[in-house]
Amino acid sequence: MKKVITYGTFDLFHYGHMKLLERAKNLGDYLIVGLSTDEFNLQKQKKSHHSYEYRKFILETIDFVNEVIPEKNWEQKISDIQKYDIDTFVIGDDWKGKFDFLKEYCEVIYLPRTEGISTTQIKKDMASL
Ligand code: C2G
Repeated sequence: MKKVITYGTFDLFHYGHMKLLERAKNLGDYLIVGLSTDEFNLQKQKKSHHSYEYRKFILETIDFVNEVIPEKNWEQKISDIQKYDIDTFVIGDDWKGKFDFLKEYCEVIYLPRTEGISTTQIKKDMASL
């Protein structure tokens, strides 16, 4: 069984997030999502609109997401890859190169982002209504 992991905040869940997760799942048989906690979001200089529990519910309800784990810090990826016996780490190419250090532990794939949509843009559009 080929296991894939990805990480993110997935706030104001949208089409770009779903396309990322769909492509990630198609890279293997079992998809784990490391979901940024509210506390870790602050370290990422992000304040998510929705709480961790809310964002976790959305992801767990997606039938091709097999498991959601908390992403609490930048350092947990290597131990996650070992703990969950991960074959492939995948993330959007806005992170291209940033996680190459994981290549000694698993395959690392950067997928093209979906253009024209982002949580930040949604927040801006809503604010101008
Ligand atoms: N994404 C995408 N297309 C978009 C928007 C987002 O493909 N239009 C992807 C991002 O590249 C990322 C995932 O969707 O792979 C989740 O996006 P964010 O919640 O913004 O993730 P981020 O805050 O970048 O967190 O340790 C890694 C970090 O937790 C990644």
